[in-house]
Amino acid sequence: MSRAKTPANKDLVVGLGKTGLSVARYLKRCDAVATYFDTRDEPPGLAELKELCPDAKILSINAKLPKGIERIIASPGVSDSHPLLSKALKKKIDVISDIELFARTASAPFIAVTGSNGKSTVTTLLYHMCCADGREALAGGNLGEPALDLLSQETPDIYVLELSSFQLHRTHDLPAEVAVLLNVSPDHLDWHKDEDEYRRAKYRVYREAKAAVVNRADKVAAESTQHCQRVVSFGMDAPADGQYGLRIEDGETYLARGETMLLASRELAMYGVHNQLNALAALAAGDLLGLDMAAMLSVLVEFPGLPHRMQFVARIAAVDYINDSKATNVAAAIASIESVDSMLVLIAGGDGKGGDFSNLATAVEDKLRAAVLIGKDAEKIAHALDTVMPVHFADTMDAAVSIAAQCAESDDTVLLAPACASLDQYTNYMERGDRFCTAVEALKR
Ligand code: UMA
Ligand code: ADP
Repeated sequence: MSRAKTPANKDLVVGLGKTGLSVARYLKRCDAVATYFDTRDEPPGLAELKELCPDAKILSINAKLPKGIERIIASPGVSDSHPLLSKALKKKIDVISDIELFARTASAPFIAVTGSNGKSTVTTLLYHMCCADGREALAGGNLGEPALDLLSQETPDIYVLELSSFQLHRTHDLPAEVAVLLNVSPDHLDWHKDEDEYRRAKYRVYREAKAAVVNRADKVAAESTQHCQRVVSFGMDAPADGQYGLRIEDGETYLARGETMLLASRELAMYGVHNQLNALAALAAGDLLGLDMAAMLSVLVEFPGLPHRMQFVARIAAVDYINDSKATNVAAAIASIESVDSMLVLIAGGDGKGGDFSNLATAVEDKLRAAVLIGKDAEKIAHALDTVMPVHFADTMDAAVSIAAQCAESDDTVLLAPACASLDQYTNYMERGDRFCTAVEALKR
């Protein structure tokens, strides 16, 4: 009598959130079994995992690295400093991301979009541009739907992936059709060993890319893309032939390709100078894919931006209220501050992720009516701003909005641009933004 062969259990999946579950579904589709681990007492995906793989081995939270593990597929939220991962790395066990598995398996080309800020906006723009051109597209990755789950759907013409530094750090091979790196500024210094490791993770996006979109202000990007068959650049300056940038004619600013004016900036549905850059990067990537220019421009005229990014909430008593809750690092907050022309009351704070707030003071100089600070790192921001303007503290978003409304004068803007992650007070940046919107609506009563 022959016995059924037990599949080898050589994979360890770390993290039982969205990514961990998508890996479990992927491995199940491949008829592979794995061991699972999460650092939390009650991981969010535990019940679903037990339903999906009733026989899966699940380690306890203080378990040691089991013998026989040859590969670890780690969720982005768990850093290499976790004892189990650091032990595995010391033993030269391969630690990979879900994106590594995606890239090995995908049978359609993919665009990879990364950057410290603007990733979700550009990924979404490119998804809409591909659709407007008549291509079947699927978008996901850090944007929300895990990349491996995209593979269980009908194969599209193209995938559009948003990639975080956490994912790129653990991805060895990434043969993107087009790789886009929007910008690099310090972030996630509570996860990465140091800023250098964070930066290196970002430039990995170009490694095996066939074509690349580079920011002209970034010299390292140009050096990192020498192997690419085609490279197109974008930037704020006037573009050379075949490149993307801004041109001014008769006082009007245009998005331009070389000397050709494509679209007046004011026709963009999205708000802010940083979104002009995002639009140029998306056009450059679409150009490399051969998308129809008119189709791409129609997306730029219609797409109003994602919620919680420079989202206009209301005008109350001659004061504008803008929700930029997704400004989760200093550079993002500076971009939104610079996009506001009026005097502003800034609501900022949360978990600063080890970031340095000193540049915020320069950005708000001469335009800050007041700052209302919230969350774990409120004191740190107050310290960075103390020479610039009056600072108030608030325990809740309701209180912050109420103080901001009292400080604001006619034609000012109240801007939620926290420069911090939300996780010290909220489930995520969306809940923080929603609380802001609700508090603003309450001012009308
Ligand atoms: N966690 C633990 N122990 C574990 C596993 C996770 O404490 O064993 C914690 C993490 O520290 C984190 C949270 O649980 O606070 C979620 O971590 P996760 O790795 O389980 O995350 P997923 O649910 O798999 O979601 C991840 C991305 N999250 C992170 O990178 C933190 C999502 O991006 C992404 O949409 C999803 O995969 C699908 O690809 C979110 C994000 O915040 C939007 N990304 C960061 C950002 O954009 O700044 C990088
Ligand atoms: P990400 O996915 O990288 O977090 P988003 O598109 O969600 O980027 O935008 C998040 C925030 O980053 C925005 O609300 C805005 O404050 C800022 N931002 C967006 N694009 C840029 C850019 N090109 N340069 C600087 N800051 C930006």
